[in-house]
Amino acid sequence: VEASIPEELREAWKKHSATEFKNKDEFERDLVRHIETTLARSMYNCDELAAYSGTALAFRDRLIIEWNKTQQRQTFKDQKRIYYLSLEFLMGRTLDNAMLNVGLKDAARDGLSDLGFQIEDVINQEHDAALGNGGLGRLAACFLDSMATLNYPAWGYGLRYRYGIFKQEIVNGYQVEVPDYWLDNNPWEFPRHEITVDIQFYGNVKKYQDESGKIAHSWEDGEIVQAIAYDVPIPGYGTKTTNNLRLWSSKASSGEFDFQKFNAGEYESAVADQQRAETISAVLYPNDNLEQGKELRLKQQYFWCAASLFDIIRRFKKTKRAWGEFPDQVAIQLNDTHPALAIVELQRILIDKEGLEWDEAWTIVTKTFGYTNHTVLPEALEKWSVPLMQNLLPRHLQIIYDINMFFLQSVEKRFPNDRDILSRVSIIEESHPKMVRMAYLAIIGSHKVNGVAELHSDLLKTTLFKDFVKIYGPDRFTNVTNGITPRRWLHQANPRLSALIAEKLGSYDFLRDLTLLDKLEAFVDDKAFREEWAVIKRENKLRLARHIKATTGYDVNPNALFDVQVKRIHEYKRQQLNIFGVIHRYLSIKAMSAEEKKKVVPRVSIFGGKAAPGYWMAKTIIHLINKVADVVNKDPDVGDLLKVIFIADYNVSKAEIICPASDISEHISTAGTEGSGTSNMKFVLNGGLIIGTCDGANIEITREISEQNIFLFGNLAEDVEELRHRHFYGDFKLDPHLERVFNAIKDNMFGDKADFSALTSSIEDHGDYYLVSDDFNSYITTHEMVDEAFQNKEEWLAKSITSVARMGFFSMDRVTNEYADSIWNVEPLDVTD
Ligand code: GL7
Repeated sequence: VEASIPEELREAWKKHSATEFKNKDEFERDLVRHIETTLARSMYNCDELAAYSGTALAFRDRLIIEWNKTQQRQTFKDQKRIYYLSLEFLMGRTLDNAMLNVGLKDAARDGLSDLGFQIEDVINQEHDAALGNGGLGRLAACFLDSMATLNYPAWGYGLRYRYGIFKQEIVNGYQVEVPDYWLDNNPWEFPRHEITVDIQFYGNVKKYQDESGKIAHSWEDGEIVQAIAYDVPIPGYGTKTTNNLRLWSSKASSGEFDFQKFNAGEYESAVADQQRAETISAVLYPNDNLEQGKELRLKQQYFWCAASLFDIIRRFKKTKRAWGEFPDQVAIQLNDTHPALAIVELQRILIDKEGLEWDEAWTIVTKTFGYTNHTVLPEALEKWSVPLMQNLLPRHLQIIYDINMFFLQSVEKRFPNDRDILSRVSIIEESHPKMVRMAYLAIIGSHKVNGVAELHSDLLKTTLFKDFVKIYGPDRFTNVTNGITPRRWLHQANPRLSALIAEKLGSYDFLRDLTLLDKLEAFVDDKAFREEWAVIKRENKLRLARHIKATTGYDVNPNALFDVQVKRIHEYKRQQLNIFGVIHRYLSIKAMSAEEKKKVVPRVSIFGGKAAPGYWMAKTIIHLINKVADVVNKDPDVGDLLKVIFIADYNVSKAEIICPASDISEHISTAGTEGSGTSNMKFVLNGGLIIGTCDGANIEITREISEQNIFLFGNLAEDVEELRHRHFYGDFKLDPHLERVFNAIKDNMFGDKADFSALTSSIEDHGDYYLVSDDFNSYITTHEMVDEAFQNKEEWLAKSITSVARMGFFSMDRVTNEYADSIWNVEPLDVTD
């Protein structure tokens, strides 16, 4: 308020208030001005990168004008806000999305073309914002797009990593990691040097009596690190709402301490302190579905939770409401357990700083938080060692013990005769060292817990969190099946298909209400429409083929069946099953007569994905894929009938090229292991069919599009435990087709067999935990059915169109509305005035 221009002087301001370009000419004006002034370039010195930067700055102006208005509107209306806390936001590129969301891509295309630039080339200059590993981070990004589109007052809070997910290079068939320094000339962020929060670490807890004689606690000493806010505007599609993503960056706090060090001539040591502070937000941990328990990671988590909560509370306090109203104004969603410390931090602030009673504070806390679980994999469930937490966050550990004590007391009261339940549900695991189970903390501190697909949510209730269902009843646990934003994953990635759909449906309204796609079914038998549909798929395949040629040197036949598996490399996702299937196909082709070969449906098997740098088995899988590619792609016996491609450095912008170009894609995790999967939805929405197991959202995709339109195979989740058990007790027989594949590997067909022995022996000798052998026969026979189906072009097209028409359910907008209704209790803001 102190910083506002006096009422009587505002006319002068308003006269010059920034305006938005509305057409091609005005865009050109802003573009040229930015290139000349902001970038200090000229018409004699303007390359594609400068054209990109100028275009981005012109659109950024528009976004920030709407951002300002949105923030004012939301402050004025003062409704309940959503705060989405996520350690990962896998945003990808921003410019194309911004152009489409504000509806001015055509103006930009024409304007750029007036100056001799192709809009696609300009868009391709942008570096992906890759602050995430995979599905979990991309879901957060889809949330932001959807919440803005639906006019929810919502903020994302995350970390501003200096290094995003590493870039992957393939050298001699091996993955090599290269740092992703992405911040140089990133026009999309606004540093807010005035918005800082001091964050404390280490130190100790003092007990004292406050004025009223009550025992109180204060956390003292230790070290302070400063959090600085960087804001990223998030435009909605076809709406004025432009929300905020606030990312925190760490810096040494410029306090007395440094000053003294500098004065004492300890320059180097003062600089070292500075660097240590900056390390907190330096790098994204590159693990997907794996927790390593590193201290720096815990520091990141607390740093980000504490800064975000301080910010949220500061905003709440401006409204001068009573604390009891906090949950009516604030909904905080925990994206996995990574931000679970926010529960403890809010309780700490309420009792230690604001003087509330424990119970009153705890009621506020639990009403505020919701927790989304994304995985049942045991190695992904976060646990922090008690000694580590004791050292870094001594007061928080005390509060966790208190939360646990009150919780266990209530459990004991309800189940007086069940001794075991207390140790089973305790937040503290009685191991050596003791561990804090973050998922349990998140459940106990939230009013709703959700899984991300039906099967996954059921598994949570019947296995992982079964005791908590007994304690709290089933209502605390719910399902919200994931979705994807059709803006990026249809309209932006596949503009021609989007345009064709719009032409048939009469408008682009389906981008705001994806269920309208069902009207497409009426055109399934329309010959001309089918033809156009097929042409678009072919164009998209040609585009991918050009990318493959440019990056790998291999030519692929666009008439071949494009079979794609792109996602993080993980044993549970079973890229090994896929590559073994490819080897099987290769061996079969090699054994054929010329006559038999004529009947083979040509295939291109396309892989992409990163392995966590420390995940040796995943790296071995990448190595095998590349070695198989070396052999198969050069084999004259095979020719066009089979090609194997590994696309290096799979990321969001590559996904936008790949998803529209698949004929079939693979979602083949061991049943019961994949939370949801979201690329399955992206591929189907782009007219690709899928082969998959009964896992994650594949099950609901099947329900929506019908069994006729999907290729399902493999054992069911309910049988997995029994099969593993049998393997463990020696009841294991390698599938004979898989044995043939292994024999080829052992004959050094793909280079030194020793390179792959860990992979084959994990199946043959170590229990085949992921059931590769059990599912192999079903997998290869289902692929034969795929070949068969692909030969019937008309049938295939009908499946493709019908599937797209039935994908409305998987819109992120449906997801967002479900969270808003059943978890957040938040209404969209009226933006009509
Ligand atoms: C994941 C799941 O593995 C994935 O299936 C799901 O679609 C995604 C979003 O809900 O969350 N869980 C997880 O820990 N990671 C995921 O991608 C890293």
